[in-house]
Amino acid sequence: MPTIRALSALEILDSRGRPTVKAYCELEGGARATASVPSGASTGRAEAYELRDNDPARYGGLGCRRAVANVKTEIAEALTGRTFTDQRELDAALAALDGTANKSRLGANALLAVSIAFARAHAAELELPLYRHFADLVGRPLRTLPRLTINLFSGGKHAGGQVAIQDVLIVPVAARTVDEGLAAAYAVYQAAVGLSAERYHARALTADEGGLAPPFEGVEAMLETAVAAIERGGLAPGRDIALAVDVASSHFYRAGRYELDGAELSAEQMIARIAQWVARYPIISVEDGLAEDDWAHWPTLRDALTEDALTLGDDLLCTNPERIERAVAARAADALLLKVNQIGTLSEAARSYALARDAGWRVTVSARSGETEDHWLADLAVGWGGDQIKVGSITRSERLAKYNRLLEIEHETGLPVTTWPND
Ligand code: 2PG
Ligand code: MG
Repeated sequence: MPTIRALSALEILDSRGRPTVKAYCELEGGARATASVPSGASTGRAEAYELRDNDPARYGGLGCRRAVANVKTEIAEALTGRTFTDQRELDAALAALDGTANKSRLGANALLAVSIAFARAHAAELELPLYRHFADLVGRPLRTLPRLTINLFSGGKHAGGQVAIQDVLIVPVAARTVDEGLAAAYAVYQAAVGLSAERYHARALTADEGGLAPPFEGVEAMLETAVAAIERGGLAPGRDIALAVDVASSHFYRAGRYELDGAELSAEQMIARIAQWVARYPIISVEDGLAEDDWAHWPTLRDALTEDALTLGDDLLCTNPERIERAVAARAADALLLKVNQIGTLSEAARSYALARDAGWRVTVSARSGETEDHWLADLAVGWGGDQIKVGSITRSERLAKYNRLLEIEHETGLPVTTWPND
């Protein structure tokens, strides 16, 4: 059983140059590990609290020195020398020490960094690869690798709002390996670079998650260009490569209306618009089609999509067990976007995962727009058996760290990518 010998932390920078937290954990047996946590831009209001310094003179208030200090003092003092039978006990101790519902006292960034660094150190002590340790934590055999969902075009908060919706992703549905999926994505990405130049005179400059961001006239142009890129890449839309969208609609929802492509849509009109996209384009997953507070209309959205595409909740659910329970009861969604830092510890995220699975939902394990070179997310997606993984584009090293880790895991395990929808 792991006993903590030392805990520490350091303020490092994420992929947008903003501070975040890296934790260090050492166990009595000598195993050591680190973990760095990501941070979102299009955040849900129910997310766990990221503790920032709020000192405008330093990083515009975004510094993480207080969160780092909390790890080095209060958390280290409380946990050093203690033995934990498992991850759940450690995470319960972290949550109890914080004492707030949203982890606002010590900071979810401080707690999650410790939670994952401990998991990694424990895996090292057991001499297990991290993905296997994660699988053991949830009592699940390793069977498949997640299907890739790769950011092609960005908009919304990740690209200066040139178009309202946040991501158009490509999904290599025919690929049986991560390797094949990435090669197919490369062909489509290169074609998209060419189309962006020809149609929009846009250079291949990339948004927060590495997606291209030409000045599309609207969402239809974004989707149509994605389909054209698939074809130009020599692949069949729908059969080889499908599309997924993150509408991220909380961010253009004002006073009960969706401000999209120059119009103000009611929830019913917004649902009809999304259904039209799904009918016209090979879209198999719709994330945050409605706003996080628009609970009343989510069941109608799910009914409208159910035959063709997943109704995936991100801001709606915030990986929060209470919100997932509510959504299951209301039939508001049928898939969870799982982001561990939205809830703040591994064990609580595992509970969210289990709730979604018990309801028969699909799960997409997701990175954040502000990422680091750490790649624990790839191990988590494999270990927990995520149906899909969302880590951004195939450019930018903080994204590639995860894809390259998936390639390593594939090489090591020989596991197949999950087939869809009949796995
Ligand atoms: C999302 C994520 C990742 P952010 O909305 O799904 O794309 O963005 O990390 O900014 O919340
Ligand atoms: Mg989202």
